Amino acid sequence: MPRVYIGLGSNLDDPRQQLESALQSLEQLPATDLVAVSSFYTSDSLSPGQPRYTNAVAALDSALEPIALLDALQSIENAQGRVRKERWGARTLDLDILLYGDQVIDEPRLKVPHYHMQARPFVLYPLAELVPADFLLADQRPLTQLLADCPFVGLERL
Ligand code: A4P
Ligand code: MG
Repeated sequence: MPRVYIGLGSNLDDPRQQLESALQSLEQLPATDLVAVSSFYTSDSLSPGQPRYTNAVAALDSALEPIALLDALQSIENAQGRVRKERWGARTLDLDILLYGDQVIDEPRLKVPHYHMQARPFVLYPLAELVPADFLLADQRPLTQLLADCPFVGLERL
């Protein structure tokens, strides 16, 4: 089964609890094992005027195909009260597929590796907790390079 990395984020309605609930739902996905979870981190929202976010990364082994997994993640978001009013709006839960095994995916509904993970310390530093030091993304970028280009600024590890 491919190893999949999921980015979790929340900035509404008790974000820590939202992440805990999401992890329970990930554990219950069919044909999927929850392998590891990073520490939780808080940081200011990239969108001004929004509450602070709590973020984490989870590692899964999943036999679900990428789009089936995306559907399952969106069902979990919806079940936790995600309302899509505006893009980048505040949300109870955001689940992004960061990496899916060694696949590079470029479909209308799904781009993997996730398109702006390289610019986001709240994705890269939790991910780094879960992978070997010499880890390469599916597009062959070394994680160490992305970390060097994205300083650990504004992150608080819980
Ligand atoms: N989509 C394409 N590729 C993927 C993928 N790899 N994983 C599509 C998940 N979805 C993917 O997502 C919009 C569409 O992207 C989906 O329908 C799916 O088909 P969405 O979750 O509905 O919209 P969104 O989350 O508002 O957009 P986006 O671009 O994912 O927003 P971001 O980039 O997640 O920004 N600050 C901090 N500190 N921490 C945060 O987590 N997050 C955001 C939201 C802003 N500021 C933040 C944080
Ligand atoms: Mg999203």
